[in-house]
Amino acid sequence: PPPLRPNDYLGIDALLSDEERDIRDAVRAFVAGEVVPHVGEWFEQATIPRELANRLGDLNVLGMHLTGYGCAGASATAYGLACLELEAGDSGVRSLVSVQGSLAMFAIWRWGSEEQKQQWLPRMARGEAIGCFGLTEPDSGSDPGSMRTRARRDGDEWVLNGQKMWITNGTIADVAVVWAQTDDGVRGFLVPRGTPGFSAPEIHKKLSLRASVTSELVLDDVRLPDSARLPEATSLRGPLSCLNEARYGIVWGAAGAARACFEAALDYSKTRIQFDKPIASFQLVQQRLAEMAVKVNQSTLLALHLGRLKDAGTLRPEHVSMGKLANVNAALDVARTARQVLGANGITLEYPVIRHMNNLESVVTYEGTADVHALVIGHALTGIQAFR
Ligand code: TGC
Ligand code: FAD
Repeated sequence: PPPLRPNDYLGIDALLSDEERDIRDAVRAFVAGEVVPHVGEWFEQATIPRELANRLGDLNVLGMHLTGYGCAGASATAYGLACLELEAGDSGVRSLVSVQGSLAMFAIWRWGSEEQKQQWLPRMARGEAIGCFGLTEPDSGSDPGSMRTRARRDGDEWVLNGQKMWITNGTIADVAVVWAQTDDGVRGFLVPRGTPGFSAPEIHKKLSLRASVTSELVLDDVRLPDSARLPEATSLRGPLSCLNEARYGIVWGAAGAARACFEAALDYSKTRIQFDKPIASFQLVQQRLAEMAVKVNQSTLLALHLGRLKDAGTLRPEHVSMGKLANVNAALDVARTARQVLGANGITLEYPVIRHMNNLESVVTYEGTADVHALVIGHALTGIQAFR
């Protein structure tokens, strides 16, 4: 058999096609060159450069699993591998890509008119226009059906009032996909930046996902033509279908964050000397390394399995819930374990570990909390819905 490599213990690389490996390697090189050297600073300054979106557009990862309209048309597995590498850099960078491609672009691609697709998708794929996705509200998180944002028909126009909260990319977005209640159920609207009555103030004081813009969306008598409505979306199924796409990316991304923490701990344990020996020579440290390696490999295999199901057209939302629940919890465990292996160095931004650990506290909450995904799985197992 080929030699065992600590960074690919189970030989998962061999399960990928040449094309998948090429895409993975290109994103990995991009992250090594353009994210890793700067992301500690971005995190500390609570910022992410706008130009990064253009660079990600050049890399062809924005909406890369969509077809037509300037999108790369890559496989779901290739898109997942890209998410893994991006999140090995930082969850904020993967968030930017998820929200752009899987939420905002997917909403337009799946539920939009031909005119809306032509207008927005090519520019979004290049990173020239940024999108955001407004579903969550101050009083409506896990239960999006309780949203209060309303769109009222007024002649040929719609009038939107309400507030969205915790919206990734909101302040920098050129177009916001806003979900609102109407007399006929939930509908989606494209709200361009600068529309009178619309603003997107940034949320500050976050201690997680700091290299990511998070915003409020305020809609105060925002008037839109009917052509701003996503014509094909007619219920909560519209936004929830987009969540399936983004959650799928997180299944992979979480495995990337875990891998980065594991690799940092493995390297550190071999060079840090205490009691005259590398700490890697102590049994308790080796146990931690072994547990982390198990979780990194299990999550990557689970992500790859879901990727193959998605490419075969047999992936169900319930599968994605299992992946998100398992892989984000595993990544949090790995990050917390790695942080201890690094001792005091584990608490600084000189190493990636505590940044990932703090980021993952957002990842376990957004896109459906761990509880929501446990209940989706419980529903699938028992046939009994336990949400309400
Ligand atoms: P329920 O009555 O079950 O369903 C309402 C309608 O939706 C359909 N549906 C789905 N369709 C597609 N995919 C899914 N996963 C679906 N789940 C349900 C369902 O068939 C029905 O369709 P129709 O046509 O009959 O109307 O809905 P419910 O109100 O009981 O809620 C179910 C629940 C709790 C699972 C759901 O609401 C939920 O997922 N809650 C969590 C909310 C959430 O995840 N929010 C995420 C906001 S976006 C975000 O966090 C971005 S962060 C990204 C980043 O920065 O990376
Ligand atoms: P709640 O729904 O109030 O939940 C609070 C607690 O109660 C959780 O532990 C939850 O699991 C538990 N709980 C709730 N209901 C049940 C139940 N039935 N059974 C058991 N336990 C339950 N949203 C967007 O729309 N777009 C975005 O771009 C976006 N980006 C985000 C970025 C960041 C950094 C963060 C932190 C959030 C983002 N969100 C976004 C919002 C995110 O989707 C919500 O935070 C998430 O859906 C949970 O909603 P909530 O925070 O209101 O928590």
